[in-house]
Amino acid sequence: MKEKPIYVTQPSLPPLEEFIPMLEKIWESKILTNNGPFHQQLEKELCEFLGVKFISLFSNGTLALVTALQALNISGEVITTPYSFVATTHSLWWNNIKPVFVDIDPETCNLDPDKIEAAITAQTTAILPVHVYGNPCDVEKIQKIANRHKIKLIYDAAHAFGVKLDGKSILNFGDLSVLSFHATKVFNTFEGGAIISHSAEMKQQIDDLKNFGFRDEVTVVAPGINAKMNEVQAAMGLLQLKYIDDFIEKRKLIFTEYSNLLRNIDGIKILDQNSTTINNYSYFPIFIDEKIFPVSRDVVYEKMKASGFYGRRYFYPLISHFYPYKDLPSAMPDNLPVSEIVSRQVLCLPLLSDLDIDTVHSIANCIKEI
Ligand code: T4K
Repeated sequence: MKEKPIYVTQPSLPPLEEFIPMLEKIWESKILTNNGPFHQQLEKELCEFLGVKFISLFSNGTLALVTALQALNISGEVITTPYSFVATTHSLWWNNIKPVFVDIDPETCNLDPDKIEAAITAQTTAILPVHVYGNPCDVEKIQKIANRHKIKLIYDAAHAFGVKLDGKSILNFGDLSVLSFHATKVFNTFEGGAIISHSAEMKQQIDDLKNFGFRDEVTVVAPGINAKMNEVQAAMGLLQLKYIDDFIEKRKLIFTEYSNLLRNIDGIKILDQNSTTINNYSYFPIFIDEKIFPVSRDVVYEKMKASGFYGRRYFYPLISHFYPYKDLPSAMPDNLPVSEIVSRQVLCLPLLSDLDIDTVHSIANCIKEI
């Protein structure tokens, strides 16, 4: 058993001494929130770093999702995946929208584009796919479906900070993309999130919505909410950006080491990396097939825990197993056979930028010994 537990992740933190002067600036100016100077600077720098035109910062990713749906006036039914963090579907529920679950592709864990059209009805107004583990969805195919049915496309890109497809930011696909900057993400602002939009008008509308609908001191243009990022979060984001390439590079080394150590083990599958994708190495999922591997995923999970390695079963249970979704017709297991299997097989191994290679070997050995 390790003296110190190794968790599935831990935030990458910039040097504290660089954060303190930023806090001093906040104390001096007494501007704590409401589109302050750090907030404005972070929006500008993130647009440059990510290669996107318009970004609106949020207090967290879930409120960004809720607001994205509001901004596009989404209602009725939305096609989405059961293989995600529960916030994806909760954002629909909070907008009084009925989620319609569609199964995933086992090779990517993302929504299977070939199964989407069969689930579209007269009430469908949008598709809400997730770039799970930062692996891009089949954006071309899904866009064609959205165009054909004249419905909107919103990507939950909570895992996809900095991910590129054919040299282009993955965040530029769809009508809107939503990021999470939660402590557990590759890029964090303690809590935080953002919406990427593609026009100044849409950004303005989103910015109105996250600030009670206020356009100016005396004008309310929409029944907005309060979902603003504050100055401490934005300062953290600016500092994170200075170090993000280094953090991702370190993750890449760990990811590559895991891949080398765990490839070619009977009963363990790892996801293929697409050569046209620039990844952010946010998660390292393995899939344990208990029909081939000597024990089940849960036995491996418990054995790792007993050794001090706290992997996580992202995403188990499926969202479709949770209240209030479990009785929906689309939540029935026979509608989601691939998701059901994958969620019983998945185990995300610890992946944090500070993980040393010896520990990576110990974790791999812990699995191999079985
Ligand atoms: N869409 C998707 C696809 C998402 O994955 C998420 C969030 C969202 C939307 C919503 O975005 P946000 O509203 O969160 O911005 C975690 C995160 O809380 C959640 O943000 C994330 N997805 C999800 C995949 O993972 P838990 O319940 O597993 O987190 P927790 O607290 O157990 O943390 C995991 C490990 O991380 C801990 O064992 C230790 C470490 N940790 C965690 C925190 C919070 C730290 O070292 N420091 C910390 O401050 O959900």
